[in-house]
Amino acid sequence: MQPLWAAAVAAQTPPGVEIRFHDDRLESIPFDEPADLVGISVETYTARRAYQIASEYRLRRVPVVMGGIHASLCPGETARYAESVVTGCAEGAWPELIGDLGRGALKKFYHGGHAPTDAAWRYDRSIFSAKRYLPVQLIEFGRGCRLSCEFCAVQTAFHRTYSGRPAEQAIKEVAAASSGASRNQLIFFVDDNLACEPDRLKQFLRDLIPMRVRWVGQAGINVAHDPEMLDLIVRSGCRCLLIGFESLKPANLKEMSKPINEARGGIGQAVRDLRRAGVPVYGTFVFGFDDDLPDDFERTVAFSVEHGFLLAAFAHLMPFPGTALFRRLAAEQRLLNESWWLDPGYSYNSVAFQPLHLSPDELRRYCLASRRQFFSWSSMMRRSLATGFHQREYWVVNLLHRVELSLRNGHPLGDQSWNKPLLPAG
Ligand code: B12
Ligand code: SF4
Repeated sequence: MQPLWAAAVAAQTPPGVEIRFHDDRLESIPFDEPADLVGISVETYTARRAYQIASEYRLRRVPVVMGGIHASLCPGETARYAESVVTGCAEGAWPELIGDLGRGALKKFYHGGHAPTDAAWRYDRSIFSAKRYLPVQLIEFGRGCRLSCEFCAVQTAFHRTYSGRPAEQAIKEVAAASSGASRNQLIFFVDDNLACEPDRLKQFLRDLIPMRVRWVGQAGINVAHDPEMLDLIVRSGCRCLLIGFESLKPANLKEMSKPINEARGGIGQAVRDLRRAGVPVYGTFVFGFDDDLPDDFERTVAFSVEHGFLLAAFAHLMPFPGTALFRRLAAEQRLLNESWWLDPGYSYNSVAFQPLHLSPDELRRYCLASRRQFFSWSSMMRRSLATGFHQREYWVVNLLHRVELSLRNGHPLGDQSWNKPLLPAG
């Protein structure tokens, strides 16, 4: 998918500055192309690769700026590999940084705040032309979340704030994305929680209805307890709504500070209401909490199949740096490696902490088995019959997820073939 951060950074770049965008997931980076500055986005899973790329540019004496959620969560670590670090949003920092670069006075840290000003929610998507991305348009309706789930990198990075984008801007982008050649394109609202301000969301959905688009997004469980909201979600063209149910066990919900999932009849009532309304649900679950036992995995998969979820995820808990979870596990001496994301031995699906009742490897295997069970042929058949979803879309997304399961499993972080030392910034 198109990385929206790059379009946001490009839109904030002053006129007269020439930009080239290279996506490391799709193409080789032309390290020798002349450049005055290189900007890299860093997530925890991509930090190793980001530092490798920065090292290549350091060999060529090109200054590197890093931003993104990992840079916001771990500015100290990121600063070791970058001449400059932007924490928070690019919108509040990038123009100043470019000005400083022009004067030869680049600072080590810039803080761009938790949200753009109303006029600054802009994206220059022209940098993506000629690259082969999925036909999905990523659009923001807001940023952040006010809830306080212990494991969540987003509430940590945004300090539990939420900022809504002026809705008319999002509507304009939806209109542009669903007209002309891109008609019928799927819209992905990338907000972590679309329902932070339910009344604002309802009005937005009402405005979407006549536009006849297809959209996917993520929201808190509170949407399920509001019949009007459910009706608007369906009528506005929702094709998949991701909801973090996290765990069927009340003790786990308490441990992770997610009481909202227990309110008003809890998850059971919510999924019944979602199903009755016809919302295609992507239910996500996390395992590895202190109350998790081996038979909870199968029970959760059975629950997801029985309720006819369109999709589901069964992830293990990940201690992302900076989060309250990371601090708690560190204090309890349960982290297997304090900087697992930089460990050359760490790969996708490895568990980075010691669970209470399971071994790290059991947790990994049970999660993988749950995914395999949910995307087994019998489960896919059963769910396809149980749901009123568009059958073609149903099979495409389920088969894609089934294939991706094995592709991702054990995938290393960083580029394994790059075996030089990481070069720290001066
Ligand atoms: C959309 C999305 C995806 C999409 C990817 C879309 C794409 N383009 O490829 C999909 C669904 C595929 C996905 C997958 C995954 N994701 Co994701 N995803 C998101 C989500 C919801 C929105 C990102 C977004 O577009 N935001 C809008 C843009 C404009 O904001 P932004 O990226 O933060 O950029 C701003 C600033 O950070 C800053 N900035 C960013 N980069 C740079 C660079 C420079 C140079 C500068 C100056 C500034 C800057 O300026 C930008 C504008 O203000 C975020 C949540 C979030 N709020 O970030 C999670 C999130 C990034 N994902 C996350 C995770 C864990 C994953 C997965 C690993 C999940 C999994 N277990 O498989 C995978 C794999 C990701 C990977 N890189 O390997 C975590 C990352 C946590 C962390 N500590 O790194 C997040 C934060 C979700 C969460 N709640 O924890 N994801
Ligand atoms: S509801 Fe989602 S986005 Fe909000 S704090 Fe919890 S996990 Fe994070």
